[in-house]
Amino acid sequence: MIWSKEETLSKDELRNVQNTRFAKMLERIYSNVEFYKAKFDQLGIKPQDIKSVEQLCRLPFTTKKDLRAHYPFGLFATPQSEVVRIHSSSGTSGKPTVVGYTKEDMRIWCEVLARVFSMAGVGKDDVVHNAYGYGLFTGGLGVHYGAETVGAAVVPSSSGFTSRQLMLMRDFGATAITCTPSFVMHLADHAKAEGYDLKKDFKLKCGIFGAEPTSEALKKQIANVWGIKYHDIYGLSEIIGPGVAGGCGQSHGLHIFEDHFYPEIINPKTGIAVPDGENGELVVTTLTKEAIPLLRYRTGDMTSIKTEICPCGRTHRQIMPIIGRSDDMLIINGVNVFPSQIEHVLSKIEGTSLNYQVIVYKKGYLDKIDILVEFGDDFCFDSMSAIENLTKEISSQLLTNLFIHANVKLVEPRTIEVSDTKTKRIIDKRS
Ligand code: DLL
Repeated sequence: MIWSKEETLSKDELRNVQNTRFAKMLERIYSNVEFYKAKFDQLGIKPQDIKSVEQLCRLPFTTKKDLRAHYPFGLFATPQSEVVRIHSSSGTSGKPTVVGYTKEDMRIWCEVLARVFSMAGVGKDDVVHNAYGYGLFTGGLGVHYGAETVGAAVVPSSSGFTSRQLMLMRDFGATAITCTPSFVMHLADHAKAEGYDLKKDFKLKCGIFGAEPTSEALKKQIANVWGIKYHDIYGLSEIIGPGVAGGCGQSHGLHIFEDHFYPEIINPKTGIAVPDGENGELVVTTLTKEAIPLLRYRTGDMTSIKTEICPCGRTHRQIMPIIGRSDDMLIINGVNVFPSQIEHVLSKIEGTSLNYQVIVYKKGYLDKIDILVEFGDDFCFDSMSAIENLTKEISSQLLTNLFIHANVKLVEPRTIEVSDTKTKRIIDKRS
């Protein structure tokens, strides 16, 4: 089912909607966000000089760094009294990136998520088992309200507690599951070990999976092992959270909701747009966001825009599934981490050196992370407990600041090989 008529607008109708919303958005950021006003003034551009989304290339990009530099609310375009929700993700220098939502933003978030649920055929007769993490991460609460919008009964189970999740899925008759692709495979492994028959004991018909890159092979495996239809959902907290784009299941791509999010694909090195069909970095301009509208936000996600018309009847263009990142961001079980953040955490802990190595690998279907850290020359370890305490301290700081469960191993100074060119700090064995 197609949730809203905006998803089937003709090319001209859609362009009109985009241009009207874009003009308002430019006015909003110029009048309310000092950061954008200064950028426009520097370029000698006034909002009314830009007549259409086609002229976006004249305008500057926004990056994660900009969000962090204006922590917490410096890029907000509305007074705090109009903000009804705040989410954030972990950030460098201990500062997270912060995003806010007005009531209207929340309405739009529910609307785009309802579109994704409708693509998967989820409606009021369904029970949605939502195992995305609840909290500051946009996955849990975002997907929750989207599922309620289509009238489904949501089970807010959040992440963890595998055995209990399986019991609830079976006993409550979940027909749809929402979580990361790695978590649903982890559930499958546990279910088999606990003697469940995946196809007979559960009523699942589909799953809506995202928040981390996933190979086509794994997507097929998930569909086969559970006997369900796999739907991809894409999003990022800076733009709105989950629901920027969703897979309708009728073609190999995700419709990006172009009446709210205007996509461009650029060469990440030159910043110049590449033609449809070519791979590059996805850049998104929010057309309707009120609390924190973003102009040409560099997502860091590598994809391409499909040119073919989709048989499902939706006219919004499709992005291909994300193939990687243009930067060094790691995604560990759905949690985003930059190597520089790990380094920052280590730099604050007395007794460690900054010579470290991060090894990311798969254990079963979940991501695991080992961190080898050299203790500093000045570290005084007169007992085993000193080493144990330092190891615990590092693990606990990584968990508190970056939300990652790392297996930390302290090693002697000058054990980790340092190259005279570029020391390999990250070894990602997952791909
Ligand atoms: O991961 C929002 C989300 C929640 C999306 C639940 C889908 C489902 P962030 O924590 O800000 O937000 O991380 C955003 O995750 O830039 C991508 O690199 C990656 N990502 C998100 N969805 C997909 C996907 C949420 N379907 C970052 N495929 C993005 C591949 C994805 N990568």
